[in-house]
Amino acid sequence: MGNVEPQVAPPAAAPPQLTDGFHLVIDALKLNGIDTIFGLPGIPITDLARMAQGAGLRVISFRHEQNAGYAASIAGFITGKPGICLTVSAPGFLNGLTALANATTNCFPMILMSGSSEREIVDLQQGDYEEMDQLAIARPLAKAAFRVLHAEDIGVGVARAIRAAVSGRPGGVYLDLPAKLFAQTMDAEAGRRSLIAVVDPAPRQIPAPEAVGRALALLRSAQRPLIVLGKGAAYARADADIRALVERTGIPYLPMSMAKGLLPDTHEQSAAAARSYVLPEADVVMLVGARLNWLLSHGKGKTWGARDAKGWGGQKFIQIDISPQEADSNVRIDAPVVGDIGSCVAALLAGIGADWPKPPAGWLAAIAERKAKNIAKMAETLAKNPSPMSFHSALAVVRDIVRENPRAYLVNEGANALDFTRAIVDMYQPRKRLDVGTWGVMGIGMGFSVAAAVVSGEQVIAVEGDSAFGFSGMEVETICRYNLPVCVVVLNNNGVYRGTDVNPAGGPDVAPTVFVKDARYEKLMEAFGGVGAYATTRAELRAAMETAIRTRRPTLVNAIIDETAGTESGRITSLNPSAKQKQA
Ligand code: ADP
Ligand code: TPW
Repeated sequence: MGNVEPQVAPPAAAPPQLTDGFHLVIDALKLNGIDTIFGLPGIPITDLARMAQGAGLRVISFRHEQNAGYAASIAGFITGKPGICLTVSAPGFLNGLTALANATTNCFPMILMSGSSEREIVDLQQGDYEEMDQLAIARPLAKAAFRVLHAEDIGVGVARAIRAAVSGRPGGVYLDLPAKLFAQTMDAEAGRRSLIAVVDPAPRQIPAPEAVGRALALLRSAQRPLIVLGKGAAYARADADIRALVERTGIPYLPMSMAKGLLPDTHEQSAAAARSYVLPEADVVMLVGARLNWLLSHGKGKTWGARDAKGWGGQKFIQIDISPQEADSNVRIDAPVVGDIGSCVAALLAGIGADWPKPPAGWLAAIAERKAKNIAKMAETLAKNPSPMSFHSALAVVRDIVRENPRAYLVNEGANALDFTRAIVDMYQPRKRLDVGTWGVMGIGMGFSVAAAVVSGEQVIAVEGDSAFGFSGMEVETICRYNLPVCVVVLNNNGVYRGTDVNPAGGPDVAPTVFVKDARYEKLMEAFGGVGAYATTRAELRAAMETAIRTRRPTLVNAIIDETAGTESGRITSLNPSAKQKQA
């Protein structure tokens, strides 16, 4: 017998701890404080959605990706963190893309994360399942677009997407996640180290002192100054300083649609009820987070009291904006102040002491007079109680309900349903009014409502034209499924704009703007266990809304409006080509 060494097995090395693409995406989002995903499952992201839910993220599943995308974008606006939308490849991606483009246009921070098919097959166009070059298609519609091919790059991909979405002018970001990425494995510890907790994702941008000085000098010289607050001002969350700027200077202000409530609409310095007087008459206009786009008639023309051949009204403009390229986009900006609104307004306030001259009394008195006249006229209209209801009589109820519930979110879309609601329903708190924004896009209604309820827990009231509602109506199931406190009010006038158009050729088809008469939209909500109400009077509308808010149950009130009520395209009839033809 030889000297045989005892055969002792070496201690088994612990099996390497592995992670994979699924977990790295989820961990990267969690590491950056993202707690909610809006989306719609399917190959290749079903397991990602399941695992995200398993890991404690809130995963809100929709019936159509466009609505999930709108939800993500408005969650971004409400929270200041990028809203995440998760979709499948090609068709699901395209369904989400409208919302991504809308987010970019509106400066809402959002990340569209879509699964995609195999690069090798896509690039050779060999016909993969849901084959599409998604990155190329998303790029022109997004603020930034990235693709991650390797699990070890997920941390960088997510970090870049977050930074791009929320820094500078916020916008929509596309993040392409090929199917193969999710199953890739790597050492768990190396994976953990590859993730990035983004430091200071939306850094302050301090305005140059000389830009602030120039703006203050111009503002001080004004005889008829005006401040215009846009949704950028609402997004900036500089509520107290913006209020101080308005109140210390005593300058009248106009809120753009989604800036309503930044100061309560009942504030005595609000010039909203004298809009058509102040725009042409003002001599110095300070834009705070508002672009001189079509919504402000590009800063020229009749709205601005056109005085020269180019249609400029002679106003001087101060523009506070984070985008250095925004100034001069439509008319000359005399004093651009580039920086984040919080920093810009704080810098302006530092130069506005107790000795700041109040605007001339004549200017304030002229505005007050117009305001009083218009408010009295509106009060008279709102007091009427016609049968069937008019937009005004129905919205008088909504106005009272919102006044009694100032914390509620108000989602709003349609044409007349939009314009009248904006004019009639006062808002009392910042970032509570969510609407069709820069594009006037129909279809945001239920996506915005779901997101507002999910991220805030507050009551949501959605005032919808009957056409507008149809774009996202199936999401009432989503509202019921998550049992959200959403009260949808469909202002039902039997069609797009109104319900009385006739087929000019006299054929069997109804006119293109007309819907089924007396459609029972409330039954859609009942179909999924929510509450439906049919309201032909103000009392019925009020009772249904009060019950909805008291019980916090998903509710749809079908509010029957005179089908002859409503003008073509609401307040923007003049943008229709035939109207332009007539003007020419
Ligand atoms: P509205 O439609 O209400 O007039 P816009 O969407 O046209 O508003 O304009 C919003 C503007 O606000 C954009 O030009 C955007 O660059 C700017 N903006 C957004 N967030 C900030 C911020 N935090 N600081 C400064 N400007 C901002
Ligand atoms: C994505 C065009 C603007 S407003 C509107 C449409 C179809 C609906 C108006 O009817 P509604 O409201 O909602 O019944 P009301 O109160 O006037 O009766 N597709 C998209 N976006 C837009 N803006 C349109 C079409 C449009």
